[in-house]
Amino acid sequence: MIFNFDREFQSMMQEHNLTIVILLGHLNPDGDAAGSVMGLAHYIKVNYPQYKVLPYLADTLDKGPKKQVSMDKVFNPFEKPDVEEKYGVIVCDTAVLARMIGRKYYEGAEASIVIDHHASNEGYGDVNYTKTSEACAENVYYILDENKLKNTIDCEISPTAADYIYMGILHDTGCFNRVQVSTMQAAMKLLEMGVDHSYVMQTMYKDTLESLQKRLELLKRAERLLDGAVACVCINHAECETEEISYEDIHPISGFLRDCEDIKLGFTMYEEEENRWRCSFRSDGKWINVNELLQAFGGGGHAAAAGVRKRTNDVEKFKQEILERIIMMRKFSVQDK
Ligand SMILES: [Mn+2]
Repeated sequence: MIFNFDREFQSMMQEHNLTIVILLGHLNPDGDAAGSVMGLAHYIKVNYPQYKVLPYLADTLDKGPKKQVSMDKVFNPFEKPDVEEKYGVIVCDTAVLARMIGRKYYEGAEASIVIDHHASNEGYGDVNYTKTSEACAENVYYILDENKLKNTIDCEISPTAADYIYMGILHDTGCFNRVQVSTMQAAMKLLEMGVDHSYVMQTMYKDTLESLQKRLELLKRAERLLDGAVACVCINHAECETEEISYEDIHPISGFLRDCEDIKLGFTMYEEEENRWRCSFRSDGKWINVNELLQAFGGGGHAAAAGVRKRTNDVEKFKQEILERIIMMRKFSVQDK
């Protein structure tokens, strides 16, 4: 049975006698978290004007999507919602409670709806709709009423709900690099409705000469591991400080490594504070499932993109443990075939 957002939303509001809804996403929001949250916020605002809608995103939103969100004429999602009455929440693109931004709003809500696309979603919330797909915004698109969505384009000026949903799809698929038929069908419908591709594409551009030069320095550090099909960039805390390398600088590196024709798995290890490592893994999802790989270490995410945080004073040992698990998983997958 397909999830019907309008029915679930209205029953949440009516059964609990609510007039306010708060929308939340994950920490360090990306284009998909912002696109899903803001898309739904505009959809509700236009189609259910009787309710007060309060989207909330962290100020650490990625630079590209932030450009579009800053142009929003209706909402300022960087301001903390100020609520005295009871309310419901809708959470998007957030696999685990620990990664939620504005969690106190979730804890204080009368009722909640969760919409996600992570295979690792822990199933929290009163209503939890998680379907593994390329982007949470793709799921958002498919649970909405087409005429009501079209309404948002007719009633508002950009960025509209449809622009935001398109933005989410654009970002989580790496500009349609990783898609399924359903992804392209959703994108096509949104364009037909009136979304302007080049308008939303502006959220994809964020490089400056300086940021590219920094990236060059990071890529120079990449080491090949195993038989060369795995590449890793590892940065310790002292290097982060002296070379002013932020997580934002390191974050895209694993994706660039993975996209190389001769690399199957790219990952980065970044010591965000003394003895705490934040690691990001990217593959094609088939050579190795990085969600499965990292679940053994307390991390997770998607088959092709996942992360883990680890407290250790011996990162080399941690790296060896990961490599051993990669070898083991690869052995089994080869035997399967
Ligand atoms: Mn996502």
